[in-house]
Amino acid sequence: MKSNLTACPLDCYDACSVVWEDGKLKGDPNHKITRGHLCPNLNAFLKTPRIEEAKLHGEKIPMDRALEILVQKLQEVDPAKALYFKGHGNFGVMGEIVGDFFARYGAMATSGSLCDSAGEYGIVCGRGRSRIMTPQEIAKCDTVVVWGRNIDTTNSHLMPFIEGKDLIVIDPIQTVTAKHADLHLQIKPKDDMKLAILLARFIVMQEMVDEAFIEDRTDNFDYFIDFINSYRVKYLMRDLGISATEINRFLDLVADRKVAFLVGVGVQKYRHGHSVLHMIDSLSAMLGNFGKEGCGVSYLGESRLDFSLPFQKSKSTVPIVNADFSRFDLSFIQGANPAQSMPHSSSVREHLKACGFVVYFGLYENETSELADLIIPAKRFLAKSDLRFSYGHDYLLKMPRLIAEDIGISEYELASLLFDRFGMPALQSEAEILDAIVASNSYAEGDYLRSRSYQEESYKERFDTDDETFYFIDEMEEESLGDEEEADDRFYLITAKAKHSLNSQFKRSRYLYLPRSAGFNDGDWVVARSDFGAYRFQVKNDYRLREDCLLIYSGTPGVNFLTPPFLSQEGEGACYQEVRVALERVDS
Ligand SMILES: Nc1nc2c(c(=O)[nH]1)N[C@H]1C(S)=C(S)[C@@H](COP(=O)(O)OP(=O)(O)OC[C@H]3O[C@@H](n4cnc5c(=O)[nH]c(N)nc54)[C@H](O)[C@@H]3O)O[C@H]1N2
Ligand SMILES: Nc1nc2c(c(=O)[nH]1)N[C@H]1C(S)=C(S)[C@@H](COP(=O)(O)OP(=O)(O)OC[C@H]3O[C@@H](n4cnc5c(=O)[nH]c(N)nc54)[C@H](O)[C@@H]3O)O[C@H]1N2
Ligand code: SF4
Ligand SMILES: [Mo]
Repeated sequence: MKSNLTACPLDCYDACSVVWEDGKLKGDPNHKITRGHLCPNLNAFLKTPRIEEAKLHGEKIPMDRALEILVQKLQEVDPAKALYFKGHGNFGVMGEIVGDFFARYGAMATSGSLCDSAGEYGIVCGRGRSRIMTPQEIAKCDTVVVWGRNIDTTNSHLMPFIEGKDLIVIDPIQTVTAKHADLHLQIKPKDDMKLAILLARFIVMQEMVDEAFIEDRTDNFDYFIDFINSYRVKYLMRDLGISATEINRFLDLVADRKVAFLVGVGVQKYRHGHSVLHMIDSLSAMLGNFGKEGCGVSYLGESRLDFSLPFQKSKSTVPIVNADFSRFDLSFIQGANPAQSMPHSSSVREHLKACGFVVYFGLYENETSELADLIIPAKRFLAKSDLRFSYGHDYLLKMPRLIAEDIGISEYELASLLFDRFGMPALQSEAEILDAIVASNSYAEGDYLRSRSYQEESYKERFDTDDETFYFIDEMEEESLGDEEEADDRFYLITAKAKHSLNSQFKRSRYLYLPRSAGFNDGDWVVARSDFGAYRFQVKNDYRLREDCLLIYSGTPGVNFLTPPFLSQEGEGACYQEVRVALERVDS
C-alpha cells in the first residue's frame, strides 16, 4: 500500500479513499469507487477548530490529570452504574477497543441505533442478512428506484454508477436526483408502506409476478398475497393522491427490467420502519428481482459481514434511542453528540445534567461537551492507526498513522492505559489487531483491500434465512399503514441530511425550511412546536417541499427538541419523523 494512502473517517456510505499530500487531504483518483473527489465535509475537516486541551468543569487541565480523574472516577463508581455510549463520529474500528475495556470493567453499553437499525431488522426478516449491493452491481441495472435516499448529498460517489439509467425517485422532497428523474412520486412522509402495497397489488393484477422465482426461492407468497389483498386499492390510491398514469409509468419502468432499489434511512424513521424495508424487499422479490445481475435492494449494508473483530462487548445494554443518562453515576460518551443527535433533546439534556459524572471523548465542542464534567480530546484520524469498512461498498480501507501530533489521545492509547490501570491483560499491538481483522476475510487488489464476502449477484444461490428462502412480509401492526390519525393540519417534519454537515459536525444549517404556501418570508422567526417540545428557528422558503411538509436538516441545533423518544416496533431504532409540527410566528 502506498504510504500516504488513507480513508475518510466519517460515517458515510462512500468511505472514500484519500491521499495525504503536502499537508492536504485529496481524493484518490485510482480508487474504483470513490474516484478522486472528496465532499464538502472532509474538505472542511482540517479547517474545523477542535478541542486541544482536556477540561474539568470548563477549566483547562493537562491530559495526564484528566486521565487520572477518569481512572479515579471509574474506581469510585459501581461499574453496573456506568454507561458506555459510543457514536460513529469516527467510523474506524479501533474506537471499539474502548468499548472492550468498558465491557470487561462491567459497564452497560447501548443496543439498537439512532440510524438504520429499524430498516435493517426488516431486511433481516426477509433475506436473513443485509448484504451490500455494491456500486459495481448497481451499475448493471436498467432502472434505478431511489426510495427515501438523497444520493446526491449523502452518497454522491454513487452518481456516476447510475448515469444513463431510467430513474424513479420516491421522496417527499424534490431532491436534485428527483429533478432528473423519469418519474418522481412526491408522496407524503410515512406513506411508503401504502405505496409499496399499492404497487404490489398492480404487479399481481398486471401479471408481472415472477412465478419461477416465487416457486424456487420463496415460501410464504400466498400469505403475502392475503396481506396485500387486505388493503383496498381504491382507498390506497385516494389516500396517496397518486394517479393511474403514475402507477402505469412505474410499472413500465420496472417490467422485465433489472431494477436496483436504492433505499435510505428516510423511509424508516418511524415506529414501523422495519415493515417498510421488509415490504420494499417483498416488492422486489415478487418481481424476481434478487440474485440476478443488476437486481436487488441496496440499503445501508452489513459492512463487516464475516470479519472477526476481537473486541468484547458489554452483556448488559440499554436501547440507545432513549438511554437515560440520569440512571447512571458515570456516562462515558465517545464519538457522539447525544445532546443534539438523540431524539427528545429536552429530556436528554436533563438526564445528562442529572448524571453523576459525564465524560465526553471527542474532537469538537458541541451540545454534549457543554454538559460534560470532563472533556478528553481525541486524536484526529491522521495521527492514529485504524481501519474502516463501508456500508455502501465492499472495500475496507486502511488508515495508517500519517502524522505525529501532541494534541489528544487515541482510542488505542486510552484503552491501553485503562487496561493497565485496572489490571487487565496487556493489549496486543495496534498493528497486530488490525492485521488480524484484515486477514480474517479480505483479499488485496493492488493497493486496496476487498471483502471476501462480496457476491457478484447477492443471494444468487440462497438467501441467508434458516431455510435459505426469501420470507415475504405477511403481517403488520394495524396502525402502521400510514397516518391514520385524526385530521391534523400540522406539518410533517422531515429531517434529512445536509450537504455541508455530517450529522452535527462541520457547517450546520440553522434554518427551518418551509413551502411558500405557509405564508412566511425568509428571515422570519417562528417557534416550532410538537407534542414533545418546542424550539425557535429562523425560516427560509424552499420550493422543493410539499405544502404539508417542513424540513429541518438533521444537524440543525434544536431539531430534536421536536422529536419523540419512542423506540421503533422492532430493531430498537429512532422515530425522528413520527411527529407533527405547528408554527407560531414570533418577533426576532
Ligand atoms: N452530506 C452528508 N452525508 C451523509 C450524512 C450527513 O449528515 N451529511 N450522514 C450519513 C449518515 S449517518 C447516514 S445514516 C446516511 C443517510 O443518508 P440517506 O439515507 O440519504 O438519509 P436522509 O438524508 O436522512 O434521507 C434521505 C431522503 O429521505 C427522504 N424522506 C424523508 N422522509 C421520507 C419518507 O417518509 N418517505 C420517503 N420515501 N422518503 C422520505 C428525505 O426527503 C431525503 O431526501 O447519510 C450519510 N451521509
Ligand atoms: N432529527 C434527526 N436526528 C438524527 C438523525 C436524523 O436523521 N434526524 N440522524 C441520526 C443518525 S442517522 C445518526 S448516525 C446520528 C449521528 O449522531 P452522532 O453519533 O451523535 O454523530 P455526530 O453528531 O456527528 O457527532 C459525532 C462526534 O464524534 C466526535 N468525533 C469525531 N471524530 C472522532 C474521533 O476520531 N474520536 C472520538 N473519540 N470522537 C470523534 C466529534 O466530536 C463529533 O461531535 O444522528 C441521528 N440523529
Ligand atoms: S464524508 Fe463521505 S463522501 Fe465525503 S469524503 Fe467522507 S466518505 Fe467521501
Ligand atoms: Mo446514520
